[in-house]
Amino acid sequence: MANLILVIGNKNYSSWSLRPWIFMRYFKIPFDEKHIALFTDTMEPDLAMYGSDTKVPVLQDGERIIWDSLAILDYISEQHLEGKGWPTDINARAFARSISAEMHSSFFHLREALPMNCRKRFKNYPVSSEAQREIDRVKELWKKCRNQYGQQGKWLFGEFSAADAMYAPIALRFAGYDIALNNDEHAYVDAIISHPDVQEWIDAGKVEPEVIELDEIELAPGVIVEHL
Ligand SMILES: N[C@@H](CCC(=O)N[C@@H](CS)C(=O)NCC(=O)O)C(=O)O
Repeated sequence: MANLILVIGNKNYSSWSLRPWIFMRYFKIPFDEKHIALFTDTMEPDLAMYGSDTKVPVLQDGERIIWDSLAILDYISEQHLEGKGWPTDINARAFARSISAEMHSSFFHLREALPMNCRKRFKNYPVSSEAQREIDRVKELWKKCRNQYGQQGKWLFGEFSAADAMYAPIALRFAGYDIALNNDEHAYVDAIISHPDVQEWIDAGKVEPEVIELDEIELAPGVIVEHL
């Protein structure tokens, strides 16, 4: 059994869980997973011991409990990666922290209108002007990262960092809802989605039996759904 236990929700839906999971997988930090079936009768008792206000993800490191995705990324970077989970250069690191905090605190319309769903791909999905504004903001941030700091590799800051973990579920959403992308945006979304660990997460999500109605979108006329 590994020292670290990552408590996560349903892989099909839980975008916050994906963030620390892909981060730890990418950096090959060994951990065990504990699965919580979100929005079921067992969720509250199963999460009660962590004091996370019945939310996932939670990281257990021995006696220590860390909850909330961004806090977990910070903790892992500090305790298990000697700070290398963030870009080394201070300008890049400041930018990476800013866009990660923005991901954590913002993009409500995008998150609500385009819930992560590994099992389905939508075409002709209508996007509200509010959600489109947030999609455009994400694209603008990605462009700045790639142009200013990302030349040495395929990730936002060249090397994979906590910022990529924070935006990984957005890449899945852009692909899942067939959001129009230019070549650079496409390349970044592909880099995330084709990563073998992300593929493993998606495959696990697809075969989960649970359906969370709250996270299933209502289909407007003309929307085409592909079941993956
Ligand atoms: N700010 C938290 C958000 C966590 C969160 O909302 N997680 C969802 C699953 S993706 C959850 O646990 N929902 C259960 C609930 O709201 O009771 C983070 O970054 O970890």
